[in-house]
Amino acid sequence: MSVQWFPGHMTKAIRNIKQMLPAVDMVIECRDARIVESSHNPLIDEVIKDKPRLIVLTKKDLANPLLTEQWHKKLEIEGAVVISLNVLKDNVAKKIEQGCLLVMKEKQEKDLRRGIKPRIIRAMIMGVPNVGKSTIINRAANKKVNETANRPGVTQSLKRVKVSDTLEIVDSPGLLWPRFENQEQGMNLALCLSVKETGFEVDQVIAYGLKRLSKDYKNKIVERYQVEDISDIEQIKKNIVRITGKQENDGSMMVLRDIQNHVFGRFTWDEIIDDLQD
Ligand SMILES: Nc1nc2c(ncn2[C@@H]2O[C@H](COP(=O)(O)OP(=O)(O)OP(=O)(O)O)[C@@H](O)[C@H]2O)c(=O)[nH]1
Ligand SMILES: [Mg+2]
Repeated sequence: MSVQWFPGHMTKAIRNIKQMLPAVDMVIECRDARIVESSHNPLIDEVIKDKPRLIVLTKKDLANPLLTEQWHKKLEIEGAVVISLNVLKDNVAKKIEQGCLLVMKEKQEKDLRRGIKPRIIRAMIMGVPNVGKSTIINRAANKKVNETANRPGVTQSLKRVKVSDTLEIVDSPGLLWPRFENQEQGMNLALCLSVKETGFEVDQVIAYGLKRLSKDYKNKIVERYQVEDISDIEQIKKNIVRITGKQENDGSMMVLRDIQNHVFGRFTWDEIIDDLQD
């Protein structure tokens, strides 16, 4: 079974976004630093076309710092304006405003030459579900204007927020697309909590997740689940129920949450093809 989640509110959101886009100057495209490629939504490219764009890599505190640096550099080499953020800790207001000003610099300078004073920048924030869009707006505005939670599909409609005298941001619902490129992409999105559990086979996703994590965290996994063979998912599920004394399903959800909540440590799911070093 492949990973899939494309609820009705997303179809509606795409329609509304298309309607509102002509009224904004630029797009803030959020991608998860742990899955820079897997959270690159082709539907967003298709919808925003050549609107100026700032790419924000979120949740950098959960990703491998070296890989985040490499992804960041790769995107810049491709010509993008990029910032990487720990949205919960960094000075989001300053960084987002600086990024947007940089993206709009050329247009504002052109306007100035024609005697037009810079107006407030109108941006729309977009990205896959749960990537941190609404949190960015709350942090930039320094108040809780949007509902946020660690599950996908929280924001369901567009909402315009003035975050400062320079910048206004439209929040939008997280978007996925009808068919992922491959199974791994879907599973990476599932492990970063961008897909609802009803959209995938939990056992398949945790087996994949533990196998990938074993590259960096084999000992920790063996210790937590008290197993020798980390591919023995049935045993792992039984053990986690016994060890914690709790029961959610047959233990599969607890293992899924372990991975999604990074109990083993930081991890970047999208590897980078190393073409930067030559
Ligand atoms: N560790 C960490 N957590 C973050 C970061 N940014 C956001 N979060 C958390 O991620 C979760 C999702 O944040 P939201 O702002 O609701 O995400 P969203 O993109 O608006 O999600 P939808 O509205 O469902 O599309 C929340 O629990 C945030 O606290 C970050 O940089 N680091
Ligand atoms: Mg939201």
